[in-house]
Amino acid sequence: MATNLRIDKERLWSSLMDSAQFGATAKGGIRRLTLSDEDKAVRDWFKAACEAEGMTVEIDALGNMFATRPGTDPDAAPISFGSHLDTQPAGGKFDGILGVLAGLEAIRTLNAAGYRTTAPLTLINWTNEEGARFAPAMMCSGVYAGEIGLDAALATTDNDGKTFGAELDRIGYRGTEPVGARRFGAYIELHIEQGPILEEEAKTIGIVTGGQGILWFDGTITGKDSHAGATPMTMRHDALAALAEVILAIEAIAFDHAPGGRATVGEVFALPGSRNTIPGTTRFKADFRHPDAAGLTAMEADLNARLAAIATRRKVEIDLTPVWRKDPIVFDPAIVGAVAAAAEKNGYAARDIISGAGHDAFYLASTCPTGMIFVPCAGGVSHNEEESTTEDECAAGAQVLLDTILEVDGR
Ligand code: HGY
Ligand code: MN
Ligand code: MN
Repeated sequence: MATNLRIDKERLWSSLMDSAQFGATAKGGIRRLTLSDEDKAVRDWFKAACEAEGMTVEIDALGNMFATRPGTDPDAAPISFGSHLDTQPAGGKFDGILGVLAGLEAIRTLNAAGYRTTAPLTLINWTNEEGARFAPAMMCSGVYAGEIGLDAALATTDNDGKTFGAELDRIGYRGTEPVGARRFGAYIELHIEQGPILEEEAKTIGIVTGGQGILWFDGTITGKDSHAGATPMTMRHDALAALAEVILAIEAIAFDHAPGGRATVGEVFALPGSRNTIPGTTRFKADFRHPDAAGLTAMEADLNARLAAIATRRKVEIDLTPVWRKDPIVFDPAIVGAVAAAAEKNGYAARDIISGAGHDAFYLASTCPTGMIFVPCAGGVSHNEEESTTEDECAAGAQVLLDTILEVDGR
């Protein structure tokens, strides 16, 4: 097994900065919504870069991209790694793409050294990890793992009524490979932590042992459009005032389930949308998180109870639609151990950590031995145009990714 292959820090950083052209925003962030023109552009760029490294790029029926580098043993189960190229509406330069480009940097390092692994290596871009435009998040790794239906995914619509399938066709990334047809010997994902722990504790590497659970709901509140001036306060069915109470109730549920509970309402709509018409219809999208499955279930029960009370008191109807539930996961001890060994070998300060954010690795964990590597991000801030990390931290993550791949290959 190779013992001292070193990734090229400048080459990795240059790729990351180069990729920021796709969906660059005026405030220095990235808007690269899944299946948008910006997503197509970065996919085309990524595909060309993989092919320039001698990899073959195959695409499945949901646009998941698989770039493969042959090993000496074509029958060995491929070792896979990667992440996602899509971003939040006002996202940053590192969420997702760091894991993809660090994987490409590992391939470039192996090519430059003329080193051939035993197992084939497959670098992956998972479609629609963010779930910002088409719910849920991690949608296409979820279909790959058999936990989300293919037809349901393709029929999902965005806020403009466009379907996932139509947008996939529009950007030319609906491949022919059945989703889930290929299986791997291992999957390793590098990602920024997106929280404050590593930076607060001056740790360079997060050895990710598992991830917390996620629960999403869509809600509709139906009151009655009426005149903002002529309608007495006691006669109103104000769907937006009711929504204001719902949002604070959702926040209160998270505090009631401290320290693990987390919740927010990230998107709202109010109709008909006129200052002097009392809103008769509002819609909202809610996100709950908890480290254990029972906590998610308890939060859902509290939500139903609180919404019923608000609906009665405010004389409105509140309809809640469960959109998605992903229970907490635990990563494979052998992969977690390989990440820890790689961090130790490079002398990086490291600690075990549970992922607060969701990742495609959460679904891969049920299909093959899976693990993750975290690096810090400034102030623990992510899903924000100011998201940042350093060249050294990206390089450390990429080095640990390469060494973990080699460690797994050497077993
Ligand atoms: O929602 C998540 O945790 C991920 O960032 N998509
Ligand atoms: Mn991500
Ligand atoms: Mn994200």
